[in-house]
Amino acid sequence: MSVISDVKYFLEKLLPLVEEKKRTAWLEQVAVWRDASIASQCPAAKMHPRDIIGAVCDMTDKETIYVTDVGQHQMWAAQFIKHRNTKAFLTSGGLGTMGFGYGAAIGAQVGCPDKRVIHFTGDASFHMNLNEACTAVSEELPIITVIMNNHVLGMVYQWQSSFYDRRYSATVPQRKTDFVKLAEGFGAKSFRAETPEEFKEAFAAALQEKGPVWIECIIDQEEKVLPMIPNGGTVEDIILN
Ligand SMILES: Cc1ncc(C[n+]2csc(CCOP(=O)(O)OP(=O)(O)O)c2C)c(N)n1
Ligand SMILES: [Mg+2]
Repeated sequence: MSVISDVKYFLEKLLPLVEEKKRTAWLEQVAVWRDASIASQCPAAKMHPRDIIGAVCDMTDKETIYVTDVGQHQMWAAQFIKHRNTKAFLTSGGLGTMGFGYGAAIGAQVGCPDKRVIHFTGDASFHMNLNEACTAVSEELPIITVIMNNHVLGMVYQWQSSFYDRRYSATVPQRKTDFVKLAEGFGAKSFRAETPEEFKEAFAAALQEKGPVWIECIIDQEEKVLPMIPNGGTVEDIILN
């Protein structure tokens, strides 16, 4: 049987008929599995994206708007942001366009001048539109850009690692960009962090700034987004580590 209806009308009719079940025990068990799975991903790394995103969420309030670019950092943001509000996560989910982030962050900050805007980006995505720093500086937009610098086009690099026998093509660009100097050239404030402690210190300082700030976070090139289902696969094919 199929039902054709306006979804809003249909859900309004349906919801009163459904009995709410809290499923507390099950959700607690899922949380245990999730924590164990996350912990197993990052035993050796100096700074895992989870540490960065966790610190950002702990140090910002529920009105904060989080914006991403496209790549692994986007997936980590989706996994680890502690979402506390609606309409507070701007991400290029469908077309996945690298370079989306800074323009979207500027739009969010202009549209919501009283809210904090945090822009999570990757080294490669940020290269695509970082010239927009001119606008952010001129307009004194206090956007904090968190650059997760793994020195690779990480999302594609991960695929080439996992499914193409580590035959890397166009994913290791050997760039030597100094994001801290570049930010200074634009007239923006900037920091570099290699440990969770350094990141927290930099982020606390960034929150005091009136204009845009970049924080370059050095993360491991081999960090993976997990769990992951291969293209065309099902949950049966899930990759956990
Ligand atoms: C304009 C554009 N070109 C290419 C791609 C394909 N692509 C998706 S993610 C990605 C790598 C992104 O690298 P980076 O911004 O450093 O993020 P990371 O995955 O390393 O976190 C690429 C090339 C894309 N989505 N958009
Ligand atoms: Mg990268």
